[in-house]
Amino acid sequence: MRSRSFDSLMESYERLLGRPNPADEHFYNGLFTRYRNPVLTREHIPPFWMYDANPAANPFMMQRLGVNATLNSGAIKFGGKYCLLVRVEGADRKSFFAVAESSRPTEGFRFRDYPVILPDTEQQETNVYDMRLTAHEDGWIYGVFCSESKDPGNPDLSAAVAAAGIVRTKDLETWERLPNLRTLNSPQQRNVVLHPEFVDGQYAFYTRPMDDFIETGSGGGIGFGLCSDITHAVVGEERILSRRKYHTITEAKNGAGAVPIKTDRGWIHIAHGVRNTAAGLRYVLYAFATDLQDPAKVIAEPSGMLLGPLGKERTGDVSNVVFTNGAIADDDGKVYIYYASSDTRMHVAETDTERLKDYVFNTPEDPLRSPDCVRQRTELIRRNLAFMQNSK
Ligand code: BGC
Ligand code: BMA
Repeated sequence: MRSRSFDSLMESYERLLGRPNPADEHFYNGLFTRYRNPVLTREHIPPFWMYDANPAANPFMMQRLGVNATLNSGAIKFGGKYCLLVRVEGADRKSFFAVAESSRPTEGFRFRDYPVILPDTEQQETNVYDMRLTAHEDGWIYGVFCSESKDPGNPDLSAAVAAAGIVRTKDLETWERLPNLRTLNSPQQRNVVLHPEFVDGQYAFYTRPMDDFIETGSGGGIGFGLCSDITHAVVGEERILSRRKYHTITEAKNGAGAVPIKTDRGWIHIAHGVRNTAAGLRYVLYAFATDLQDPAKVIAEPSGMLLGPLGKERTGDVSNVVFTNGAIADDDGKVYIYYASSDTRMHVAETDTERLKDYVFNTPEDPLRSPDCVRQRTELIRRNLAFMQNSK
């Protein structure tokens, strides 16, 4: 093979970043637009993160530190820019965080020169991933992420412990690390999200109680707990708001995703639901709404999935997965849901608050049994056929 020059690698990279991302005109559901290309892939990683640019030290211009994937990203609009707090996974399987930003919500994302330097305060921590960014009314931007360690008490080499790590920043550049969240009633936590407002004068966390690293066990769904001191965050009681249910998209697990979006009719949550299949776990996105006064009280629960993996999204490192941990509700009412497919790349789905509200409040609930689902659909068909007949 012919070795390429570092300059030519930089040129290919710049060309990719400048590529426009048209809407996918084949997809329609009335709720959101999908875009033709992912917004971030491992090809978007700057070559100077992977190669030694000096040909004297790197005569074959070979990658020295490869990157495997760009996935589950927190999202926030900051300084007029759409910022993604990306989970970057190295060729060595370790994840780290990096900010990629663009002045446009659906294309042009560029990584800052350096990844996030997370203060290294947790001795046992091996891996970090899936950060949610919350602009809190206390003035800080918080990042809540999964801090994973090997389980010291278990001889199984794969046994791990998941906890919620907490950092805060004012500029997405320097990060202050706070002690990990302690949940008194749950030994493990993943998919923890900080609510943007105080509730009863306290910080409020969406949690996901689980008995074990993979299995949620007796954990009933997405929880909600209050905490008075974020600098030593402890949550006692976790009230379950969105329950896992038998033979639905959330049967195996569910977890909070994006920071809830405030609308005049309630908080809109975009979460993930997981079911088991012969081919492994299948992850899809779903939505629900909670009360403005009591964000732990569900007031609308549309049936089924909001978004599932389609086409090329279905394949990747962990196939048949879509996952979100960040959405941006823009000033003009548009909403950008950033989601990863199959633990490999980042996409965007574009909608707006009016459509999201219509979806959440006017999609029928899941009747939970096939015969009732058929009744629900037959009713729709009957109404439509009459309507079509009358409007002839
Ligand atoms: C992986 C995550 C995954 C979790 C549970 C972690 O080790 O990094 O991507 O969600 O295990 O399977
Ligand atoms: C989880 C998440 C994600 C990941 C998903 C599928 O438990 O926390 O990190 O996208 O598994 O592998």
